[in-house]
Amino acid sequence: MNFRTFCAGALLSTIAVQAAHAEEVTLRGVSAFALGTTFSREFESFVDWVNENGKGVVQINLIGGPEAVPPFELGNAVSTGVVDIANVTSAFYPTLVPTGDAMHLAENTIQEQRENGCYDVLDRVHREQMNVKYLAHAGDGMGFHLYLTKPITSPDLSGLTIRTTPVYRAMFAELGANLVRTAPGEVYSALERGTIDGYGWPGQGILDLGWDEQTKYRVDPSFYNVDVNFLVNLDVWNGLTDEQRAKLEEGAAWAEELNAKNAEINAAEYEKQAAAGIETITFEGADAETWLNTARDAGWAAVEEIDAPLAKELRACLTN
Ligand code: 173
Repeated sequence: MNFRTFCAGALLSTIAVQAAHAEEVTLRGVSAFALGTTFSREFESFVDWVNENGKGVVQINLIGGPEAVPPFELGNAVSTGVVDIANVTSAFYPTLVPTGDAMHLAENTIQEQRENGCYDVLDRVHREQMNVKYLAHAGDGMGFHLYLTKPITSPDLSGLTIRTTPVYRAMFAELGANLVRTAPGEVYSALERGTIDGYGWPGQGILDLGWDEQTKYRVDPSFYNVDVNFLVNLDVWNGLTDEQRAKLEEGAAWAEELNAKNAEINAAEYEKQAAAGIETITFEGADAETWLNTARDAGWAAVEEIDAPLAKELRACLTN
């Protein structure tokens, strides 16, 4: 299904969602990441959980990945109700929630954020600015890295052209890189053509995408925490029964427990990267400090510039 036929069918299905709301309801889901790859897997497990445990109450029809809705348009699609539930990172909807970058600056887990009230702040911001319910959060315990086709010896990125999203922009710009923003689907060919010297990406997933073939180095240490969010259109959410909402929230808590496996998966993934011939460039001492302090300071400075009071509120509850 392409994006146009998908949109054309959406209005009818939205009506169907509302009409059926007292009985079993089926939500249409789309993932910003290719189905079967790292950042869709947790969402797919959640969909399976809901379809197994929500019989007669709520079901999710997983329509597809980036081929169904382009990743940078998925935020709009769930905001307007073209999609009922989306699996997407805040870096793909920066115009809708401009302070969304704070989410990957978090140093605590979603379970801690639900405890200390930070989740409620982020949910409110998503409702008010994007018309979505912030249902669940994947990615805790996994950082981001810079991957390169040529070596560097210090945290000086001047002269390098690096593929980014908003996640890495403030940090890599501060360290002197030229930046090119692309969706994940364009990274492989940009590497192949040599139009970029490297890219930002989390610790997991590059082998799924075949990017190891075009990657020579991974720079350590990692920085930040991945955020991949399950978002439900707010009108759809408000039209559900208490039982349907409770079932989705139960599934969300179940999915968020999966984040605890990331430490182990990271280690296995790093081994696979090494086996694929990717060398590690590890900054130590002052270089490591520059790397991580620039990540944190440039990251928060960018959020503060957008909304200083909200940045202060979020920093207080997202960091230790
Ligand atoms: O690099 C990216 O495309 C990006 O921002 C991201 C964020 C979370 C998970 C995977 C990728």
